[in-house]
Amino acid sequence: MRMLVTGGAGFIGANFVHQTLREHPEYEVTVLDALTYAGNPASLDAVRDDIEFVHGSVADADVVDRLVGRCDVVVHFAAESHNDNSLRDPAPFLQTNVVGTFTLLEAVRRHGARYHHISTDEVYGDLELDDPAKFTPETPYNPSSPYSSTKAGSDLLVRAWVRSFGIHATLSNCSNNYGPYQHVEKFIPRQVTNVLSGLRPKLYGAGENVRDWIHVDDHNSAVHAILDRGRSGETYLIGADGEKNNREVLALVLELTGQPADAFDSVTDRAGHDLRYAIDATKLRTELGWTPRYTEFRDGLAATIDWYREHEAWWRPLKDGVEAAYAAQGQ
Ligand code: NAD
Ligand code: TDX
Repeated sequence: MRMLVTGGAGFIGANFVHQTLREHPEYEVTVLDALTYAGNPASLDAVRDDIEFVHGSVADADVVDRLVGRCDVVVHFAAESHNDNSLRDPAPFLQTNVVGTFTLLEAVRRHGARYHHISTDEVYGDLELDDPAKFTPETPYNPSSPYSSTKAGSDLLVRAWVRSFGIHATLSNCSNNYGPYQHVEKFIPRQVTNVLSGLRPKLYGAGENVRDWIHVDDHNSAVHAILDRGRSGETYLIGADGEKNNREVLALVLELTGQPADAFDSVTDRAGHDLRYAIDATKLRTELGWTPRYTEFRDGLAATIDWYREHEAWWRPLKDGVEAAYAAQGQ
């Protein structure tokens, strides 16, 4: 079977390509990636000879039509993915997340490929810190940021294309991922590479915001479970019961890197900062029999810190530019 992976040079997409080649030899993989600031061809170095790589945009209808026309399955990871960037300049988020998804859906409609749409729990907005509730597939959409609203828009396009045109599609909304190859703009890699660079970690506000952490390999094994056994038109929430507030995560990073507990700076909070995300993954676990492998966050985090220690050549060229952009905003 031929699989088209969009955004395969990004964090989750690259890990997905590695896992697919390792564990699902039935697929021949083509990656379509625009190589924005977030895409890194080096993340695919180890599999370069085993995949086809196409440099191009999901919003380019000609390229997309050609590639979708010769694939059986499309897994759509490509996106502008960072909330802080969407607050600085929302325009690319509209183009890639909304127009790009529309472009893929139209090609899928023409050619009849099976489509899986990768999305985020942020489409549901946020929960109160003291609320026992979690997001379920029935939670109403209520996105807060330009990033999450464009992801919500793309999800709704997929649902409409299923209902109106009968395309064969599934959706997944996952919580916060961590693991190798994550861009240093994101929370965990930023703090780890700060420590490794002799800089102090930066915590937004009081650090009470809660995220539901999942290892990227567990996200990707859930995507494969959905590809194998998911029902068309259905939405599956992916999460591994990993709720932690940002202060707790930072405390672990400091402990695991041998830093004093107070060796960080509190910086300007994110505008509109969502308080808490939490996933109820019952449907995924009971219907599809999926279970996560990384159940100890501390171990997964320690392995991730080791990866950044051992792959400085991968992240070092990105670091100064990211820190300069944050510093310009007091972050
Ligand atoms: P990322 O920013 O690390 O990677 C995005 C990739 O998409 C990059 O390789 C980039 O070059 C590529 N890209 C961007 N615009 C493109 C375009 N127009 N055409 C083709 N390629 C383009 O993102 P990520 O963290 O790996 O996220 C992947 C997907 O997972 C996104 O859809 C995101 O919304 C979703 N998601 C992420 C998380 C998380 O914690 N990171 C959680 C839930 C869902
Ligand atoms: O330096 C920082 N300090 C800090 O306290 C950064 C970069 C972030 N934070 C906080 C903000 C959030 O509460 O850490 C938390 C995590 O921040 P991000 O890594 O930017 O992730 P988040 O905004 O939660 O979104 C992530 O998860 C859902 C991904 O970036 C999205 O693509 C995904 O949809």
